[in-house]
Amino acid sequence: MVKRCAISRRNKTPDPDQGMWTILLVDMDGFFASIEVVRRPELIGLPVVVGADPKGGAGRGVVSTCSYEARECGIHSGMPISRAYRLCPDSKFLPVDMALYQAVSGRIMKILASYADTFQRVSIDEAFIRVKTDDPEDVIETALDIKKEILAKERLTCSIGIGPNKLVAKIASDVRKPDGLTVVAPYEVCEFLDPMPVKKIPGIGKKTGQSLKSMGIETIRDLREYDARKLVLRFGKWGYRMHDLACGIDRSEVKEDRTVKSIGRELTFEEDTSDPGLIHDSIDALADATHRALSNAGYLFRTVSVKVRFEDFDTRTRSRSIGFPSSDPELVKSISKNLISEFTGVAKIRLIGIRLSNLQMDNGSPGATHYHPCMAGITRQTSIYEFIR
Ligand code: DCP
Ligand code: MG
Repeated sequence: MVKRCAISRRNKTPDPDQGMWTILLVDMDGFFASIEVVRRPELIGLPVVVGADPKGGAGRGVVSTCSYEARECGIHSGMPISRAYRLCPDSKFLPVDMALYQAVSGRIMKILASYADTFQRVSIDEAFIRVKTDDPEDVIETALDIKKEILAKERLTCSIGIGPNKLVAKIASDVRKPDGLTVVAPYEVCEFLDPMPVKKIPGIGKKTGQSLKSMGIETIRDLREYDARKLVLRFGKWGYRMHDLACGIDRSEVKEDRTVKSIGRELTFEEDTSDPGLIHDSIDALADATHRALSNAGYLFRTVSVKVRFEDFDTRTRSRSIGFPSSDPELVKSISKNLISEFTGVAKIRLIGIRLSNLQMDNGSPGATHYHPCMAGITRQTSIYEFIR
C-alpha cells in the first residue's frame, strides 16, 4: 500500500525550512457514492452513480461521482448522466443528498483537524494536514491512524499523499486510489514527478497543456529542464511558477481559508431551450435562490456573473461589478437578465447559472470571517422544476 520512490537528484533546492514539516493531503474515495453505499450496504461491490436522474437515458444533468465499480465502465464525474446510463444501464443511479454528505464531511474534517498542527480544508472531501516532523516513519504512522479512525467511525476509505509540500502531497494522493498511501521524501521529489504528464500540475489545464505541447513539453521533466526565462516570456509570472512546480518547489502554506469567495446556483433545463419566457423565469428563480443563500450566509455582493451552456456544450460567462456592496435581490435579477440577453436567441441553451462574488459581511466589515465550511466553492446543481413548479 505504501509506495516509495527511488532517490533522485534535484536541480533546484527546495526551501530549507521544508525539512521540518511534512504535508499530508487526505482525499476521500468516491465520496458521495461511498456514503450512499454505507447507508445501503446491499450496494457493496456494485456500480453506483450519484447525480441527476438518468430517466432511462433521456435525463439531463451530470454525474456527481460514482463508485469505483462504475468507473470500470468508463463513468466519471462531470459526464452527462445520459452517457453514464448508456455505458452502464444496470448501475444503481441515486440522487444527490448534499445535506448527508455535508454532515459526513463535517465529522471527517474534525477527525483530520485533530491530527494537524495546521489544517486546511480544500473541498468537501479533501484537506491538507501539516505535521511537525520529517521522520517518514512518524508520518506514515499518522496517516495509518487517520485511515483507521475514519474507517472505524464512518466506514469510509481515503487516499493519502505525503510530501514535503502541498504540490507533492496533492499529486501523491492521486497516485493510488482507492485506499492508497503514497509517500514522497524530499530527496525523491524529482524522480516522482518527472515522468508525469504536465497536466498533473494544478493550474495546467487543457489550454496551457496544448501550448506546452507545441513547445515540445509533455512531461514534468520536459518542463523542469526547459529554460525558465523562455517560459516567462511565453506565460509571464505563471511561467516562472510553473517551472518551480515542475522542480517540486511549492512554498504555498497550509492555512485555514475562512473566506467564502462566491456563492452560486445553476440549473440544467429538462430540454434545451431558447424560450425567452422560460429563460426569464429561470433567471428570476435562480436569482432568488442565490440571493437566499447569500443572505443566509450573511454576505453582501459586488459582482454578479452569469454562465450559459449551449446545446453544443459551448460555455460562456459574463460578469458585472457594482460600485457598492449590495444585498438587493432585484439588482441580482436585473443585472443577470442584462448579462444573459447577449446569449438569448443565439442558440438553444442547456444550462444557466448565477454567481455572486466579491463578497463582504453585511455588518460592513470587509473580508469575510463568517464561514460555513460546507459552502466554500460549491455550486449546487439543481433541476429547473425545483424552482418553477
Ligand atoms: N463532485 C461533484 N461534481 C464533480 C466532481 C466532484 O459533485 N464534477 C463531488 C462528488 C464527489 C466529491 O465532490 O464525491 C469529491 O470529489 P472528488 O474529485 O474527490 O471525487 P470522489 O471523492 O468522488 O472520487 P475520488 O476517489 O477520485 O476522490
Ligand atoms: Mg475524493
